Amino acid sequence: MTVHERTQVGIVGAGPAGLLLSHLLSLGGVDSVCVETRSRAYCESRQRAGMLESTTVELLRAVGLGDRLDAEGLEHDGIYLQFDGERHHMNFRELTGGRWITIYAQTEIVKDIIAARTAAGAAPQFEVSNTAVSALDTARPVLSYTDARGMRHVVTCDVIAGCDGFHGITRRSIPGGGLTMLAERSYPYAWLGILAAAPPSTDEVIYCRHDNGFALHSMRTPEIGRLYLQVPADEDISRWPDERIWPELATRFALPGWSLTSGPVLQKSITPMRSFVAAPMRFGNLFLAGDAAHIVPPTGAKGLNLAVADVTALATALIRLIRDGDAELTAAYSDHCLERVWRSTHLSWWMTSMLHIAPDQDQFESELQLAQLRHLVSSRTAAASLAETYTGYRPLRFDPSTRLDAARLWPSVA
Ligand code: RFL
Ligand code: PHB
Repeated sequence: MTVHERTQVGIVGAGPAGLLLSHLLSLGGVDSVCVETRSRAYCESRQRAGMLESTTVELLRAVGLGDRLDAEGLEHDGIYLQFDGERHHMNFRELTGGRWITIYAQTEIVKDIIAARTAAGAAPQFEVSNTAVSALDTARPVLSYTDARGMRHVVTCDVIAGCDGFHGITRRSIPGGGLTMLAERSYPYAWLGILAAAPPSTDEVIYCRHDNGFALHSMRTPEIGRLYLQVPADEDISRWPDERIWPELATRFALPGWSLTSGPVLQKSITPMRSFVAAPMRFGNLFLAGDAAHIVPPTGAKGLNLAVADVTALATALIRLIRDGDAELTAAYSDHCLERVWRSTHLSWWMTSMLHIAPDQDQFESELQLAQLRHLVSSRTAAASLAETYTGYRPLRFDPSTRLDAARLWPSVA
């Protein structure tokens, strides 16, 4: 059986981008339907990002999603950079005049927004199948899907938001020529990530360059550590039993007088590393946001923060379009987002290249990496530049009630 429905914004994907978009649209009085292939439990437990820019934290607080984040998030002043047997603290709060970073897992943000949408009587539709989008270049694009009970839905929309991640269907539904740029870089290594019942051995996240490869020590709570190791791009996870992971982490992070606390590994996975940008982030009345439009390697922690920035801009633009009949911001959406996307793409490419050891790396490249790291820890100007982009490029603004013109809201594109 097929049911025909109507909504203002059809949202494909209930990751951070799709969920936050549906929440922001509702604050501006715009209806949406959000569909997701996975189960709620899966979405709420998928281990991914953890590091939030202060701009992201301020946005989440401003839109009513800050309670648990403020109670449970771990606020940090900066990071450590480790190389050549030295560990240096980079105090971002001091370098930026007050900006910081917060560790609060993506799983928790996802839970908070699902709870808010459920309380508002607008929970996402989980476990859908055969999602499709059509009539994208018309004024009535269509989202269709089969729900968990087998009912087919055909939803006529004003606009569709593709928030379905890198492997989703929305970007691939854009006809040939609709995307004028597909820029991509893959890296010859991957990250093996573990979640461990081991209290963090550090007060701030450590980014470490070691001749054996990169390592990152992050955390989730005062009891749970999150750690990553550079491994070969096509690595088989079975080659990394826990008894091999902990000694290798201890070797890479080793410093006199410091030791790494190990503990049971709760979860383990390997993530390939890639940069990818598709543009424009719009085709007709389909708007792409988050990983559906761009991905970055996790060094620099930009992916989730970019997804939040995209949908903050998209929500403002769609509220203007749908509620006020004003298309100025939707016209500027792609250019506005891409400026931040490329800034973050550069940061994550640069940090990745500076901290990882390529399989064919020679002494020339190693010395360049070390020279760059020494410059960062000894030049206040260089450190401030890293701090500025790491903690959040420009403040995020979401205010559906004002009618600021584009020139004041998004100065770079107006
Ligand atoms: P998501 O999270 O991939 O969500 C997309 C959702 O769409 C669903 N979907 C569909 N639904 C309906 N129909 C279809 N046909 C569908 N196809 C797909 C999917 O099931 C999914 O639920 O994308 P979104 O919302 O754009 O969010 C992006 C972030 O998840 C991602 O950028 C970050 O996790 C990246 N990232 C990090 N970002 C940070 O800002 N800080 C970090 O510290 C950080 N660490 C990381 C990371 C990503 C990692 N991995 C595993 C890729 C660490 C790691 C290891
Ligand atoms: C994390 O806590 O998962 C994390 C932190 C910093 C990164 C990437 C991931 O660059």
